[in-house]
Order: sequence, then C-alpha cells, then structure tokens
Amino acid sequence: MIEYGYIMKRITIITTGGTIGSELSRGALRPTADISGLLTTATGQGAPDAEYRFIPLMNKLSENMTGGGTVRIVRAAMDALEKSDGVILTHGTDTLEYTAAALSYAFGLSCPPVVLASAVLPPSHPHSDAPVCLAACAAVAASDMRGVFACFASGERVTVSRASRLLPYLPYSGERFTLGAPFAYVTGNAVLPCPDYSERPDELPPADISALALPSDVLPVLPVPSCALPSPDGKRAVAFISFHSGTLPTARADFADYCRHCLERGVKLYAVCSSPSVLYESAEALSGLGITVLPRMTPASALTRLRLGLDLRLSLGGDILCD
Ligand code: DAS
Repeated sequence: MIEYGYIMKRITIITTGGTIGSELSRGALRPTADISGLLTTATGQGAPDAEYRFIPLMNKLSENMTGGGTVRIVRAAMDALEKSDGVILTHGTDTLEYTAAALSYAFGLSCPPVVLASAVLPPSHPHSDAPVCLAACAAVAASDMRGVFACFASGERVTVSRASRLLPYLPYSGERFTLGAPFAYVTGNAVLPCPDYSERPDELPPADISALALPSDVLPVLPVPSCALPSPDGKRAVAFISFHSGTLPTARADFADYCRHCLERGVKLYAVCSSPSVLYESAEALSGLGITVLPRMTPASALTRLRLGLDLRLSLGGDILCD
C-alpha cells in the first residue's frame, strides 16, 4: 500500500522587533526576542501545522532601522530561504515599507513566499492584532504563492499586500493602505486572491541591495509651503515627494530657484508619488524645471529604486502600478 504522507512545510520566522515583538515593561513598549508564545496563540487562530524555527536577528523598534539593518534583514531572509519553504519576518510598522521594498527588489516575484508580519497592538494586549496577523503570514508562507508580501490585520480579516505596494501609515493612524488593490485576503487559514489585483512581470533581474548600507546620496524633499528646502550639496539626486494630487509647487519662485541650483550642481531631480497622467497645469512645468516624473509607485519603492539606481521604467517586484 502506498502511503502519501503530508510533507510538513519548513517555515523560518526571523524576528527583528517592532510592536509585534514587544512587551510593556517599566511603562514602555520594549522589543524582546522571544515570540514563541505568540506563535502558539497564532496556531490557535489558524496558523497551519508546519516545522517552525526562529532566528532572533535583532530587537529594533523600526523607527530606528538603518540602511545597514535593512541589508542584514534581506541577507538573513536569503540565507533562511536556502533551508525553508517560506520565511516570515516580524517587523515594526513605522519603517516596514522600506524593508518591504528592499526585500521586493532583492527577491523579485519568483521566490518562495517571504512575508512580513507586524502589529499595532502588542501581543499582551487583549485586542492585539499580532496573533491573527502571524497566523495569516504562516498561511502565506506555507502556500505555493511566490514573491514578497506583507500582511495587515483589520479586525478578523487580514489583507495580504504585495510588499512593493505599501503606502506609509497616515499620521496618527493605525490603518495600512496599499497602492492599487491588495493581493489577497486571509480568512481563517484560506488565502483568497483579489480579482482586481494586477502587476507586470519582472522586467529586471533581482537587484543587489547592498548599496542601502552606504551613506545615502538621495535626498527626499517635501516642498511644503513656508518651510526651507534642504541643501542638495553632495547628493546625487533629489526626490521631491509630490502632494496627494501628484503635483509640485512649480509656480513658486523658491522652488524653481532650488531646481536650478540643483541642476547647476549636477543633482538629478525626480517627482515621486506623481505620474505622467497628472493633468494640472503645475505639472506642465515639471520637465522645464528638469524634473523626471517617476511611474506610479509608492514613496518607499521609489526612494529605494533611486538608491539602487534601478532603471526607472522597468518593473521589479510588482512595484509599478499598471496604468
Ligand atoms: N514603533 C513602531 C515600530 O517599531 C511600533 C510598531 O508599530 O511596530 O515600527
């Protein structure tokens, strides 16, 4: 008689800190290394049977993440994938989108599932979102999905996003949004694809992200009214973060002077969070000021792309939103 045994998936959980890995002590949330208790709770909330192992990589609140830390996380995920069917990374929410973008460019769309887990309430909180998020991440990591993802819980439903599509949290908000439709939803331990999601296949090979550990030569600039525009001296590029309608203050004299100052010093200018389809007359002046408008992608993906010097027109990790 042939016995078809269930082959237990091997899932590595790399812990880096954040609320999902924090405990309240001495009146503050402090990251700890041990989240084995959280996995036990998550197993009761749908995490599939699997062979789990932990790698306590770092204990950071992610507001303190550095480029070097991001590179360490990506390399740990690469090493773990050699001995795993899927990898989960627990991470803080504040800078998660930057680690997510770096993972997306390092792995592209064809790797075994790599998925980021986070929480806005610590595991010890009675209404913590940590267990249901970790359970969903385990379902993704045990699935035959390919690429890099991030899961966010809202009530009992968990959204699975392509990791290159994560928008920053709105200030004072505990809600995460993604550029375009989510990739899937997890209910129980069923991963249900979103029919509205679409992405271009990889048009670039997986990138070497080690440059993220070097001092940055890309200056993100938010040109808010009545605030100073930072000196671009010594930088390779300025990435203007556009206002929500995709516009920049091209009719402001100080902004136009700043662009000229940059171009005279060989500093390239880019518009992030804009797109070639912005119709306002202020957008007509962008090319005249020497500003290159990036395709529609998130701020984290755009800034990471610029840091890595990736071809701005070719998709990698599903980052460019299809028109
Ligand atoms: N300070 C936040 C961070 O570590 C906590 C969190 O929301 O994870 O990103």
